[in-house]
Amino acid sequence: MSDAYQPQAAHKFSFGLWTISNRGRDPFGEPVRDPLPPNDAVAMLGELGAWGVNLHDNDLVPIDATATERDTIVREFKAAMRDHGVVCPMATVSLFTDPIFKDGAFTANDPQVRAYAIQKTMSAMDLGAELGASTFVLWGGREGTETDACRRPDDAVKRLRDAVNYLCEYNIAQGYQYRFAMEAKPNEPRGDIYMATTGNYLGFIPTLDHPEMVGVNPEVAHETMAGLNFTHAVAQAWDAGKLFHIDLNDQNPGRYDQDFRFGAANPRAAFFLVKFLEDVGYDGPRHFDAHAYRTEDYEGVKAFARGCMRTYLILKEKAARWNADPEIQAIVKAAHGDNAPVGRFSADAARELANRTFDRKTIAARGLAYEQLDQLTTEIILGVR
Ligand code: XLS
Ligand code: MG
Ligand code: MG
Repeated sequence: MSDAYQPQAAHKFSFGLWTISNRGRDPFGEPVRDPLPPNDAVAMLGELGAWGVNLHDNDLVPIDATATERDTIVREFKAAMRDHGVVCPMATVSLFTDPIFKDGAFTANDPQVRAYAIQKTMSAMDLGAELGASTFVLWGGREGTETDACRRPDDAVKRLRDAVNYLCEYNIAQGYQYRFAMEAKPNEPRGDIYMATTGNYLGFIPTLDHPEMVGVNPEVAHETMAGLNFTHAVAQAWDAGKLFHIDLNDQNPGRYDQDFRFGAANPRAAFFLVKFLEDVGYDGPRHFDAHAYRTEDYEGVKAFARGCMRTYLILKEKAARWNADPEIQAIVKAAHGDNAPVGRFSADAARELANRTFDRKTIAARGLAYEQLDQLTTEIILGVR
């Protein structure tokens, strides 16, 4: 059944293997769904109309697989991708599941753990390159602490820098042409994670040896957990030319990492996010890093995945409607002013500015009609306009 909200390859919707294969395990409860083999997950994504599948190394290849087992798994996975018309735009590495990473990976105190983390990431880069991935995500889930007695936090930053520099060199040496996308999160699974927000990474990236190779992968849930405005973080990343990837899902502020279906918790925030991405012409993957409620069987998982894509497309349509609405645009035009800078500094210009008279009270007294603008926006979102 095709309709206006039917996903197409051009929409670049992707899902992590770990998202639709999520079995509903949580800290208090066992899995509720049977394992979904990776090739079946690819078939499901093809059936749903998704464009891409992303993966951690061990979502596909078990950590203890032999080289022969690995090659067979990869060969069959590539065949499944081909058969179901699904590509692999992004790969990443699990530096958080295995117990060796209990004290961190790139930032761990034990140099053997740090070396193993780099070795594991190089193998994951090999795997992703073989599958055709052009973005490599690094989420440092264990790069943090429960107690800051364990190390100086600036040592952790230095170790992280060393690791990313090493991986950039590997990228060059292998000719992979990956762009790395660093993903921030404030906490969970660690009590505190060092790189807590996208902004932290935007400050870190210019300190690297190859800053042009490294950008960010902001995730709705992660900034929202911290009570931050996600679209503002995305906008800053975009402005810096660093929005290399994005993780879409939903989340209520101040909670554990909920990873809800896109738009499920705050459709209004999702609207402003989609509007931003579409307005600026972001053309990277729209990756859903979310999972179905624990109440669901695999039919529910399909409903979840369809819902993520459908909600994105509905909000995209609403953003276009907002942009085309004459009443809304009239308020925007009257209220927004423009982006004209105050002007270049010069001694003369500064003297002129110092002597200019501003009618402060009149300017301040003017109503901006944002109440009306917001209500019109709400009516578009609620579907009556
Ligand atoms: C966890 C992260 C994780 C990364 C990939 O919260 O979102 O899924 O996106 O390792
Ligand atoms: Mg997450
Ligand atoms: Mg994520």
